[in-house]
Amino acid sequence: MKSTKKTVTINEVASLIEKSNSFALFAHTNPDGDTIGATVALALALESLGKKAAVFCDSAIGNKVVEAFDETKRISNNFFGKYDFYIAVDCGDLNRLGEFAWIFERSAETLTIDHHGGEYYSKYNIVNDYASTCQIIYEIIRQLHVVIDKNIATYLYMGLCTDTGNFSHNNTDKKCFLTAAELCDCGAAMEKVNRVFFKDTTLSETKLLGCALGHLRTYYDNKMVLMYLTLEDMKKFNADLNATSGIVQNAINVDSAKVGVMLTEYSPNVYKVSMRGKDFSVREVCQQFGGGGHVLAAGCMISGFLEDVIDKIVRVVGYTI
Ligand SMILES: [Mn+2]
Repeated sequence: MKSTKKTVTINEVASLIEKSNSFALFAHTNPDGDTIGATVALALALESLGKKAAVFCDSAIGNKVVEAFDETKRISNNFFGKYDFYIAVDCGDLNRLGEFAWIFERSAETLTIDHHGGEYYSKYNIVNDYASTCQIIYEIIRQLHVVIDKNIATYLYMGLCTDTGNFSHNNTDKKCFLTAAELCDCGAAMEKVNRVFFKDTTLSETKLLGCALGHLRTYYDNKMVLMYLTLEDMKKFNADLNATSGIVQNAINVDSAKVGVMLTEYSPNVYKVSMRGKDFSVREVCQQFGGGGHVLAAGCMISGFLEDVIDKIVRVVGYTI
């Protein structure tokens, strides 16, 4: 039906951009460093060319990021205006535009800039097999002959650094380091990006981690490491669900662990379960409970009393561990 969707090159994207004057840029829901960095960097670059650019995201940006990086304040939760061009950034799936998906879908001139793959939903698509979308933006900006100042370099570095797990994931290749070197040369605030995205915690997050570590249990000769937080714990440390996001990593980091499990009580007797695996498919375990995800990182929701929920997980993990 829609045979008009085409793949475009960096050069073609640059000439499409040159022909338009105003742009709506969309970050994906639950935005990460790559979608934030890529949209903001592209907006700054477009403005340096005298064009108009607005950035939209249907969910809020984390407080730490907004406080540390001023330009993220321009990302709006509410759509406004009319634009020549609509660009979805770092978003492999139209649904990840959230409540803005219908605006995007109805627009005539649309472009996806992404590195995830998936079904094309824009008129024009550039989907490169890079570690981060920010590297594609970097190439587009270079093609447009924009001077990459300290600010633009910092936002590009944000995506490159976060999508590679600070240059530690399998996707980190020579190209990542070459782009990082260029951005370093342009004055990117590398230490600050690293600190805000990988080190900074709030006091309540640190206290919450201590509480979860205090609840650590192991099973199957320490091959399964489990922790939990109840609603009461969350209340005690005045923490929300966001504060628990990285805690499961502490379970799988144990050298003997093949499975790391973190349970967070989401509402009374309903647990959000995050699992991480090492040479072990946690997706299969989570699928048993109606959840899913990746082989080594998956999740599910399980209802019941805490000890019953733990028993269920221990039993299912026991089939394959
Ligand atoms: Mn990305």
